[in-house]
Amino acid sequence: MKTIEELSKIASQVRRDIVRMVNAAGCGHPGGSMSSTDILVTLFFNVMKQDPASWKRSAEGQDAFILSAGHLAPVYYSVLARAGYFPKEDLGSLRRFGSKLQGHPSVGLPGVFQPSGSLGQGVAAAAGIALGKKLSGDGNFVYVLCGDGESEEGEIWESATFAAHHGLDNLVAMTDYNHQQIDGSIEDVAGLSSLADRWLAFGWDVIEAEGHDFESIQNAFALAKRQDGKPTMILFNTEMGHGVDFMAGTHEWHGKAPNAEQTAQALAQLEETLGDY
Ligand SMILES: Cc1ncc(C[n+]2csc(CCOP(=O)(O)OP(=O)(O)O)c2C)c(N)n1
Repeated sequence: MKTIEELSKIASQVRRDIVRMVNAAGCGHPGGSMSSTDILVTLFFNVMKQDPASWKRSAEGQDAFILSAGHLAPVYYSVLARAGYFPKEDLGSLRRFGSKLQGHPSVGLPGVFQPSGSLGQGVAAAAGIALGKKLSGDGNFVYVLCGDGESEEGEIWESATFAAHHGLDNLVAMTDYNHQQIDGSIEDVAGLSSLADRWLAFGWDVIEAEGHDFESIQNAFALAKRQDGKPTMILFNTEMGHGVDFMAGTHEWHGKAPNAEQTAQALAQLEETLGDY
């Protein structure tokens, strides 16, 4: 188990990775990657039962994670590399021709169970794996991360019905609730009213937590594993572009690469803690 100070250091390094990867690629999605960094660092380093050395694509006998919001690939790749799934030197190949680190996750990269990028599909895939675990008596958990803009997709709500119907209390979904999406704020594009009310109405347990407070994140995961016959959605309150002042709180950094000067400014605001890739 990492201490909160250690998690915070890893998260700072992951945000540095994101900025550098997207700058080097000249395109990509830094805003949501940086809002979901603290959640994924906590999940991979302190919550999930997975061993990078013996990882296999079959979810049997281990916890599984699916990134439903596949455009958040930069944070996913950085966390996987820093957790030991592949060399962190590979991070520099984001979006390069022939690289396994494509703009959206594809299978073939250690740690990735399910390709994603077409929004809305991850909860369905996760629910299928969770049902499989129930049927085979495998007591491990399935985690899936969605975006709040992504939650406008209809398939999410079909999967929500399925998961509640089958009592999949080994399924823990998370929303990166940063209130921004590609074209503006959620409220301006297609207001979701209360996401908490929606998930509750679909028969899920709902936990609300602070997505940049490691204690709150850890408590939420601990509560989510109580297994009371219902799947759980954790709504993590977050900030788009968290960690860099000019990227924070605006949809403008949903899918834009920082130039050299902006990259230098961003890195200066993020503490170097574990060494560059
Ligand atoms: C099915 C589908 N429709 C549209 C898109 C294009 N798209 C990519 S990201 C995005 C917005 C997602 O918003 P959100 O989930 O809030 O992510 P964030 O902006 O926080 O990164 C859209 C519309 C897509 N990838 N897949």
